[in-house]
Amino acid sequence: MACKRGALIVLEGVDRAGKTTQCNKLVQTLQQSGQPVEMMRFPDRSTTIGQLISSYLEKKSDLEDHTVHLLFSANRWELVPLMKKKLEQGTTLVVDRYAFSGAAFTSAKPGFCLDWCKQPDVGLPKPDLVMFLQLSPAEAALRGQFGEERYETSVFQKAVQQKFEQLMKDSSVNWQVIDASQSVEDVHENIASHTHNAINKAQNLPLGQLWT
Ligand code: Z5A
Ligand code: MG
Repeated sequence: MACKRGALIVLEGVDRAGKTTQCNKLVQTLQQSGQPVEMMRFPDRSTTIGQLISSYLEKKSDLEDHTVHLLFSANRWELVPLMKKKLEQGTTLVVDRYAFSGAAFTSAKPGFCLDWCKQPDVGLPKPDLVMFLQLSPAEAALRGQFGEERYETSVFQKAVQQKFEQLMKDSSVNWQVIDASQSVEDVHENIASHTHNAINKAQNLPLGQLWT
């Protein structure tokens, strides 16, 4: 019998919502339960394209806005063969940011529409579950100041949050909004429970294509 495929699980959310903290915890819990699992994050700053993006985010270089948008997308596409292989082999992937960050961040810039921003990512492997870690700006502020990277300002983050809200209206994607203001442990329990359900469902379903 062919092996059951892994699930594609994505965590999204605003700055300091706890995405990276929760991805790490989720991977640890799944590993402990014997589930084959790996973590990925976008941007993946380790590739040649990822290094261009990293230098842009760190404000060491400037890139034209359409250009950097396409680079973020290319950084996902270059990992697609590996992602598909892992999923087919039965490994669940826990992914820290994905195409939704891509569309939300660029469309929050002046002169960009959400529809244009989604196009380069149409056809990517479709997540079986996207959990949006919801946190108010006031609660995020309690977790420390903004960092030094590009996009880390309250005005821009507010615009990004509105774009995420628009993206979440799309019922073709399996969104779950998670209250990220709770303790790390409580948020984790909520995320783990949704993830177990998604892994069970995904086993018997073909991998979909995003936004098609
Ligand atoms: N970007 C883009 O423009 N286009 C794209 O296609 C993609 C991304 C994929 C880099 O992202 C930037 O790229 C990002 C979007 C853009 N720009 N911004 N903003 P990144 O993922 O590298 O960013 P980051 O540095 O990892 O920050 P983050 O993701 O915003 O943070 P987080 O991962 O959500 O939070 P965290 O690091 O897990 O936690 C933040 C702090 O809060 C930390 O001190 C934790 O200990 C604390 N924490 C976490 N959970 C809790 C709870 N529950 N209670 C209290 N404290 C907590
Ligand atoms: Mg993070």
